[in-house]
Amino acid sequence: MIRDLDLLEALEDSVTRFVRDRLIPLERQVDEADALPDGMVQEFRDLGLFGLSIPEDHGGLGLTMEEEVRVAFQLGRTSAAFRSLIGTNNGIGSQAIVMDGTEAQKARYLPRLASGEIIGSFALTEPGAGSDAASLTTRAVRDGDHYVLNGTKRYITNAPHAGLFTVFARTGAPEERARGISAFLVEAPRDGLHLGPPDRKMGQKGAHVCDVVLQDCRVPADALLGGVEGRGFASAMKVLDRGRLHISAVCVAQAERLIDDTLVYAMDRRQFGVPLADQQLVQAMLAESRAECLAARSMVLETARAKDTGADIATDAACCKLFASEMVGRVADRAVQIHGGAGYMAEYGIERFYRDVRLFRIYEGASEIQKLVIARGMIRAAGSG
Ligand code: COS
Repeated sequence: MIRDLDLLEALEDSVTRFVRDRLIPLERQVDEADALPDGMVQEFRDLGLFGLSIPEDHGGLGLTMEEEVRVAFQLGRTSAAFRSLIGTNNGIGSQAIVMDGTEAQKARYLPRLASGEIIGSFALTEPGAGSDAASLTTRAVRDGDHYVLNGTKRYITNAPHAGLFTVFARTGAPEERARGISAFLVEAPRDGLHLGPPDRKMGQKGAHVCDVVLQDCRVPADALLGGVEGRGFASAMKVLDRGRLHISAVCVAQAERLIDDTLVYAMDRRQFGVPLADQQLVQAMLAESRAECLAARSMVLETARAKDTGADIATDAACCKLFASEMVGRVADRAVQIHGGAGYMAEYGIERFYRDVRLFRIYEGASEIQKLVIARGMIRAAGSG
């Protein structure tokens, strides 16, 4: 649903110009330094980009899902590390509060997340609990007016910069699996919350990830999300349903950028006396990339529109994440192939995208988990029909 097309187009236009004029020229520097330039946070703040998905009455832009994916189609046309800076505040770092927080929790945190005053982070994964998120072992034990948290969270995006973690911890018995998990809003820095060193990664350099270790970390009882124990896992799943759609839009944008850059190269580079783009085996690769990318874009837009009507999009969001993340992997692979030796060299930037897009098939639910979610959704729908 688009509420005001003129306003949306103005936002898309400013993001497009920011990406083209400011961010794309910085891509190589960010990759090599594994850091965004000083002052980048403020530039994103000035554009209002931290609060895209946060409701207007809490200081955000309150974009609908269709509006948000259209903005992601623009923002995702550059290195994924830039989007990652605002990714958690708009997605997994804020949406549990938007969906399931108490009014006091919303009032306390959402305006600061929307403005970018604090960075939000989502602490679900653990050393022993990745795809099987319901097996997590971090514990939260009630002690008077507090809970005491103990456990280790792994690969936590934006943790080195975060001022607020949504931490998923077990308040019930292990046998209760998902029903024994609660979510806590943990402000940082605080006693008992320790950060590991930043992880060294294959790609998405400039986006930072580390362990979060909780050692007798005391939080006030009102840090329990929604004020109710045992609802944390369902909150995490709802947040991921939505996040998967946003990530799918970023995959489309990355693929469109790769296709554009590759087409320019293929029309310029000559072999056998003609441009690569005139050679049928190269044309086949270009055409496959274009067709698959259009399919992913269409899926994302249709599912975003369905979400805006209030429909349950868990199954279709998983379809989008599965298809779009696998699609951008194939598109990046063809881009390297068409560039030949140049595709393997850092100078052309194609190998950087190739490394960056590999993560999309893994985080916010690996492709195998998307297949599981899709099949379960199909079986459930058939059973209830
Ligand atoms: N929305 C709301 N509730 C949901 C839900 C959704 N999309 N999906 C599951 N739930 C609820 C279920 O209804 C169930 O509740 P009840 O016990 O009250 O019936 C509970 O959550 C457990 O669901 P389920 O039995 O399906 O859990 P499983 O452990 O079998 O599997 C998967 C869940 C595998 C889908 C989940 O662990 C998952 O998504 N794993 C990947 C995690 C991930 O994406 N990690 C990325 C890290 S964050 S960047």
